[in-house]
Amino acid sequence: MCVACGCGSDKITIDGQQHAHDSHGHGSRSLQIEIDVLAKNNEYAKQNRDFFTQTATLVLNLVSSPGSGKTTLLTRTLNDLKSGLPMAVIEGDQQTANDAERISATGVPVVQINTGKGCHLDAHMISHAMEKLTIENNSVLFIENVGNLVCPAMFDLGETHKVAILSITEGEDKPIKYPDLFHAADLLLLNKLDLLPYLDFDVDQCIAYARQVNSNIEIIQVSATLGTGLNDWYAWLEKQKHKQAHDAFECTTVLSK
Ligand SMILES: Nc1nc2c(ncn2[C@@H]2O[C@H](COP(=O)(O)OP(=O)(O)O)[C@@H](O)[C@H]2O)c(=O)[nH]1
Ligand SMILES: [Mg+2]
Ligand SMILES: [Zn+2]
Ligand SMILES: [Zn+2]
Repeated sequence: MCVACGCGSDKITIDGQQHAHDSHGHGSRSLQIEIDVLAKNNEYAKQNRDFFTQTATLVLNLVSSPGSGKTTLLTRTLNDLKSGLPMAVIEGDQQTANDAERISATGVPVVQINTGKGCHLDAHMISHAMEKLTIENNSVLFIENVGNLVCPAMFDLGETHKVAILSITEGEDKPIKYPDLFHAADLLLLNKLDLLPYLDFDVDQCIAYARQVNSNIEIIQVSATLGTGLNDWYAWLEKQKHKQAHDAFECTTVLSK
């Protein structure tokens, strides 16, 4: 059950295989309270994060409403960077492997998670998806979350950063209407800037709203289809990659002492 919206998540499949095992307690304890769900999630998230830190994997959890351009942005990013950077993708959707197929066409390894009725990915699903994904050390792992501005904000997957994507067709007030996500994200990609001439969208106001809920959020304006602004996004990625490699070095130094 989702603690944010109370929906059920019954039929989870990972690369088409049903996720079912009794061994580590996903029974139907219907009275599981919110705190248990999040505490359990945080345990898995910590295990994921430890693994990602040790392997110097930069993990970006992409969160947005459906249709804001996550997959378009991802496929373009993969095609632009794949020659110089090992990358992998975990795709989350309620149904279909459509996005995993779009990602697969780039040649980058991908695992699809279908959450059934579930409205977000959780850390446990990510740990199972990682069993199916062989990634090199020093990779970038992109996680495309289920399209939803609400529930994914509450679930730590063990990622290095949450990245919010907001397309300008959604209206400039979304950061204050859905503050949890914009508060949890370290970067906001404002997408579909090419459509600005056709819309009544106030970019400055949107940025002001985003900073109102998160004064530290970085904001990059892009068009995933035209490629505008993507160099700034790649520079941000490069900077985070560098930091993650540095943290991994510190981590292994501490462990070896
Ligand atoms: N005009 C325009 N359309 C875009 C842009 N990015 C994505 N789209 C379109 O928006 C729709 C949804 O994109 P998709 O990547 O599937 O969104 P997702 O649901 O967030 O993964 C598709 O028709 C894309 O072609 C953009 O920068 N500009
Ligand atoms: Mg998508
Ligand atoms: Zn929900
Ligand atoms: Zn499991």
